[in-house]
Amino acid sequence: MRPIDLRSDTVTQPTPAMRKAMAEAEVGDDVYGEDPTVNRLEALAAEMLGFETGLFMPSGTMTNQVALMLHLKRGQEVIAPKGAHIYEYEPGSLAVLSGGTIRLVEAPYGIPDPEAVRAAIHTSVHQAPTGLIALENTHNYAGGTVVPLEAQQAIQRVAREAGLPTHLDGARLFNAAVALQRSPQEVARGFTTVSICLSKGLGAPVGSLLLMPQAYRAEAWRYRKLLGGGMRQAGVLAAAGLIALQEGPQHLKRDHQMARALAEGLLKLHLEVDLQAVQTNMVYAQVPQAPTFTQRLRALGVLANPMAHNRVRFVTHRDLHDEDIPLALERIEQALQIA
Ligand code: TLP
Repeated sequence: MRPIDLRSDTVTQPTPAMRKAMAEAEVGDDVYGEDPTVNRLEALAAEMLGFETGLFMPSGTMTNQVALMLHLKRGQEVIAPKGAHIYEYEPGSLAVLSGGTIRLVEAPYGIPDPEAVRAAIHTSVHQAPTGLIALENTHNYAGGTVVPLEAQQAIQRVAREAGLPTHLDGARLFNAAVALQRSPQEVARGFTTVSICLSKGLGAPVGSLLLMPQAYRAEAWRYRKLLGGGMRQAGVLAAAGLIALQEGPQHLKRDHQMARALAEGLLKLHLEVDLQAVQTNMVYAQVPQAPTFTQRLRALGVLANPMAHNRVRFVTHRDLHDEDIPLALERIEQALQIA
């Protein structure tokens, strides 16, 4: 039985074209800035997203953490939407690497109220001073939900008025762009720094980029080295990344349609799903004892992640076959019958 892997879009395998490009990549030592393929990838990403420069790193966690290191002084606070990846899934990295703290604001569907963000800004000597305002688009924990551009702009305005920089965790920025029918550049616009991932729905095996003003690059480079992220002949990875950036986004619409079909099927099985949150390639269902349920599902050939004790996440991606969603729904129905 072929398992249907809905744990994440990170499970996507490099395509044959990516593997060929990797094998043939022109490479150099990237720690000397001499890898032509990495340099091309960084230039293309910067151009596509409207930034002066981009820096290639092994993971989205590292690009986010380097951004936090750039923006925060020790003891400063970042304001972020509840459920933010930088808080939930980057294991204490903020505290260890930047010596910072975090203030989470309520964010239904990943969208904080700009006035709540304004109210969360600290200036008093009794409180950790705010150093950064962060957003996530799409917002993973809220359901892969899209933050509308007007909401981003309203929060950017609050930051500007307070003299604060902004960072966007755009691990799935291209999903947001597809859902909004706007260009990736429009989604990235107005942030001081943006991180994007090539290794999720876009299909590259490894790789993320931090987009930023040129003035930040030398320090970002130093932090990447400090974290052990100087990767030498990284062109073999960047070669796959170039294909992901150029050809990956066109597959995302199908991913989103599959998620919709899955969500509607789960509702028919009487699982609790907030259809309004199903906007891109994720579906969260409320299930009691989620870890036990996902174990049962695994035995039936469907892999999914329990994201809380009562919440299961299903993620669609380009490696799924057309028949996989109906097949997964059949297997989920069986798992529910055993329960
Ligand atoms: N998220 C992973 C898990 O860590 C939850 C996933 O399967 O979704 N920002 C966002 C919004 C992310 O969802 C992720 C990955 C990252 C950053 C980190 O990327 P990597 O895994 O490359 O460090």
